[in-house]
Amino acid sequence: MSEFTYSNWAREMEVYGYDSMVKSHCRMCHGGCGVLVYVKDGKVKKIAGDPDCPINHGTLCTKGLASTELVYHPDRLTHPVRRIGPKGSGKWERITWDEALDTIAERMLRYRDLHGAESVVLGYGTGRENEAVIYRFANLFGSPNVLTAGHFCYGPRIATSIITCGSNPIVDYENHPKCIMVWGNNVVISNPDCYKGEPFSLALDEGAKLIVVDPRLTRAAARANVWLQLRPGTDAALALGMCNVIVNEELYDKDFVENFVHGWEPFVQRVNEYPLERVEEITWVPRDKIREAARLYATIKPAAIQWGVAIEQQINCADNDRVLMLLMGITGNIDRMGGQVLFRPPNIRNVGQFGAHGMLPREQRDKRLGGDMFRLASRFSIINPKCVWDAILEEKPYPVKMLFFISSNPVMTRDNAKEVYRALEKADFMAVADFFLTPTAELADIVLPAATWLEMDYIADFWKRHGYILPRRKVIQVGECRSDHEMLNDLAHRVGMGEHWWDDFEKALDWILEPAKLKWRDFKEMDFLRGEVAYEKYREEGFSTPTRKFELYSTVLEKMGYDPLPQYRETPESPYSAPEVYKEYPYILITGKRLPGFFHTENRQAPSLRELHRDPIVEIHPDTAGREGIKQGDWVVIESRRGRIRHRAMLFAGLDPRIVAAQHAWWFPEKKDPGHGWAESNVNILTDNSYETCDPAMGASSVRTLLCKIYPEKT
Ligand SMILES: Nc1nc2c(c(=O)[nH]1)N[C@H]1C(S)=C(S)[C@@H](COP(=O)(O)OP(=O)(O)OC[C@H]3O[C@@H](n4cnc5c(=O)[nH]c(N)nc54)[C@H](O)[C@@H]3O)O[C@H]1N2
Ligand SMILES: Nc1nc2c(c(=O)[nH]1)N[C@H]1C(S)=C(S)[C@@H](COP(=O)(O)OP(=O)(O)OC[C@H]3O[C@@H](n4cnc5c(=O)[nH]c(N)nc54)[C@H](O)[C@@H]3O)O[C@H]1N2
Ligand code: SF4
Ligand SMILES: [Mo]
Repeated sequence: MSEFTYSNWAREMEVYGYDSMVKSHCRMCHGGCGVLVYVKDGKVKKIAGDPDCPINHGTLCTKGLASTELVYHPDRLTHPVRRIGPKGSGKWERITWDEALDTIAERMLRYRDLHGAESVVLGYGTGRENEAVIYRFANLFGSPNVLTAGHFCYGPRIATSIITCGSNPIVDYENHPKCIMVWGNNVVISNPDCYKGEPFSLALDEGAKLIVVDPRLTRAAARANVWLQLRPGTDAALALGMCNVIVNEELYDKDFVENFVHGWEPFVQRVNEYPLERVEEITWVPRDKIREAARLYATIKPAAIQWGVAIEQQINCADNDRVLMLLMGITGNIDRMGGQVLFRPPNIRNVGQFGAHGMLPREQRDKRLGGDMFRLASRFSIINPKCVWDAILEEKPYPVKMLFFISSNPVMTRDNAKEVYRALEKADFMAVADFFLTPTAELADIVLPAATWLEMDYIADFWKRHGYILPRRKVIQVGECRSDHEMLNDLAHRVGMGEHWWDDFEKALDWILEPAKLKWRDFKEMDFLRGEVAYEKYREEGFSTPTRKFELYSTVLEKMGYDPLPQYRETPESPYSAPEVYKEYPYILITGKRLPGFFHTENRQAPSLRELHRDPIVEIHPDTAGREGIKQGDWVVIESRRGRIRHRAMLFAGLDPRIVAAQHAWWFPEKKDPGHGWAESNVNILTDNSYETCDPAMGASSVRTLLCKIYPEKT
């Protein structure tokens, strides 16, 4: 129950002398938490959780609380700049917004004339609630190439869930799942996508059984009834093994299987190829534990799978997503109260409509980079980043001349960072919109100062699948910073696309809200809007798939020439697939896990957050450390076939001695040279992006599973 009352905040205002309080929604991560923002003398002084918000019930994380350290940081870019020295020289001059946008517009039009709209690539990284506007811009401009992290993050869950059951099934925490299987996810730290850690923790406090599938001992794993400590990258085999138990012990939901699935027989055949003896060998998980977990998950109702990005950063990306969904389906937990629900959005225009995907001409769509190779990705407007680097470096299949990154730091976050760097160095023209001069921005020609969540009006959680939308209200203005939405709306007019855009962006929000008969000025007075909640809709409507069934056997994948059933492929650089490499690089390396204070490359400037994570850390088992002569806190070198970096060792017995786990996204904003130490500890120097190591459907690269050696740094 919320103890928050009107008088609480009124008292707060009186005691501390704030001038005003604005309710809004944080977006220091994927966002959503309701906040009360207290303002004095035109500055944000305090941010508190909003107990009335259905997303976070008053809770906030470290990042949300520290927002102002970033917003008012002295290094923040508060006006547009143009580079005046060579790339990477760190020499910039201040320019006006008009000069900046006119230059960008002129370049875009010039490249479109000379090389086609496809030679201009727009890019973003993880979900920062500007995706829809970026796609709208690219589609209407005529470029099929929007570079995202969608090949190995979230995009695959959207693509595979749409082809399997019509939408992304979201855990119905409100209705108390009694069993939760956490798979490659650390929700209490990452609060990702449609989830926050709070309801998950509450469900456990209420007694839900817990299964955790993770090679590392996470906080959740330590609380689990069953912890399946698998070899990284073997998730598909493990899940197929669990399906095998559920099918052969007849623990599946017979009504659902008889009436609502497509392809039961071939599915049974496939899972029979994964007996537990084989699965144990592949995954390193004892068969009895796999059986125990399968029985627990299949027999307790309702049950849910809390899945994460680890399953997507592998060669089995799409199949991992699919097989976990099939587990939800055959156990009858899809669209069930307390299971996983295909929530309906409120009645507004959706991100697909706003993104104007239908307006990209067919001949342009056919030019999408990598479209012939990663066909499922391409169907969902997602491209594999290497295709862009190749198009810049080798001009194949055509030249890419211009990059425009709006909220991304690809030098740090895309695999094979050295290649990324070379491509960015070679690009004819590059614009970046960001809060800071990051290692990526340092290679740009023009950098635009972006607004943070406290500086914009927007419909928060517009892209999510939990059924809510929330008003994010502008509280302050910092320097000349502008939201990505306003900036692109302005730029659209300058490249002659004005007819599809608005005089100011508030009208775009009105357009999104129009079907609900609301305008932004109405919505911003509301707490939230929620779609109608209904369960088991498939009984009347079927599923939104070609067969109207839940597709165990995917007719869409079959048509695209892929295996219609999930399978396990051995990860490309593993002790088994690359024994020669393994001799020289004797450890399996996991790269990347979420840290409470950082959001990928962000927040290293914020003092209270940097205090939480001062240096890049690699976890290493004490036995392994002993063997390699490494002590707690030592700086060590981690080396793969692609290069080497330095991290500090943390001895951790919560992972197999054959595995080490390094953090990702490390750069050093405090280093004032323009590279900011981008190559020193950047784990993506070690990762591989060659096409044959990527998932054939989505183009995901295997950043969670590679081979490395590790040794003390010579001082
Ligand atoms: N090895 C390895 N690599 C990984 C991962 C991993 O686990 N391991 N994780 C991957 C995943 S899942 C993802 S999603 C990607 C993320 O990749 P990116 O999204 O590229 O992540 P960041 O490096 O944080 O880049 C975001 C940049 O945008 C800026 N920014 C933040 N908000 C805004 C905004 O609203 N507007 C503008 N204009 N700028 C903004 C930030 O200051 C920052 O510089 O990284 C991937 N890379
Ligand atoms: N604080 C913070 N929050 C974030 C982010 C951030 O950078 N910081 N990033 C956001 C983004 S873009 C994303 S995608 C989400 C991701 O959030 P999560 O899905 O929670 O991802 P991670 O914490 O990177 O990894 C989850 C777990 O996967 C395990 N793991 C590694 N390899 C494997 C494997 O092969 N199989 C299995 N089953 N598990 C494996 C790791 O040990 C780790 O505990 O978080 C979002 N939220
Ligand atoms: S979980 Fe995300 S939205 Fe919530 S307070 Fe933290 S950063 Fe903000
Ligand atoms: Mo992500």
